[in-house]
Amino acid sequence: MPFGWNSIILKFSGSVEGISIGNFSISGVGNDEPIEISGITRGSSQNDLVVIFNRQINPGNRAILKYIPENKEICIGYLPGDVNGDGVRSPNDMLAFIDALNGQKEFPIYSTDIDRSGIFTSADNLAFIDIGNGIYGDWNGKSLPPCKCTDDLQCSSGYVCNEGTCTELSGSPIFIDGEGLLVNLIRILKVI
Ligand SMILES: [Ca+2]
Repeated sequence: MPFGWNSIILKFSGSVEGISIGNFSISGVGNDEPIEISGITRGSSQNDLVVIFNRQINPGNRAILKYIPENKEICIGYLPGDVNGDGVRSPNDMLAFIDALNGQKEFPIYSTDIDRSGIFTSADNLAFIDIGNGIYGDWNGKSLPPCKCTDDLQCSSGYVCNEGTCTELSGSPIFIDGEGLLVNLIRILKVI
C-alpha cells in the first residue's frame, strides 16, 4: 500500500557525528498538521544521517526540512502516483512508469516502489493502477503545494508565510550556532 515518507537519509561531506537534532527544523506546506522530527540517527555510512519524522507525510502535503547551520532547505512531499516527481499527478506519470518498467528510464526507488516493498518490481504496476483507479483517493490531476509559499493560505494551520517559508505563528525562532561543524550537507540519498 502506498504511503508517504516518515524518514529521509541525508548525505554529508564528512562524519555526521557532531550533528544534533537541534541542527534541524521542519515546517509544512499543505493543509495538514506539519510533521515533526522525532529523532536522528547515523545511516549505513558515517557520512549518512537519517532524519526520522513523528509520522508519515500525508498524501498531498509537503515538508520543508532545514539544516540550520548551512541554512539549507530540503523540500519533500508525497503525491500518490507522481512517478516523474514533478509534483503533479498527470498522464505523464503513466508514461514515466512504463518507461521505468521497460528499463528505458531510471527513477529514484521512492518514485517507482509504489507498493513500498523496498524494491521496484512488476508488482508495483498493480499499486500504480490502483492509484489511477482512485483506490487511495482521487489524485488524478492533483498537485503538491509549492515548496516556497506565497500566501498564508498555503501554510498549515498556525503557520504564516514569511519570505517564502511557512513559519510558526508563536514560539521563538530556533538559533543554533553552526560554527565548528565541519561537514556540509551534500544531497538527499533517499526518502523512505
Ligand atoms: Ca508527475
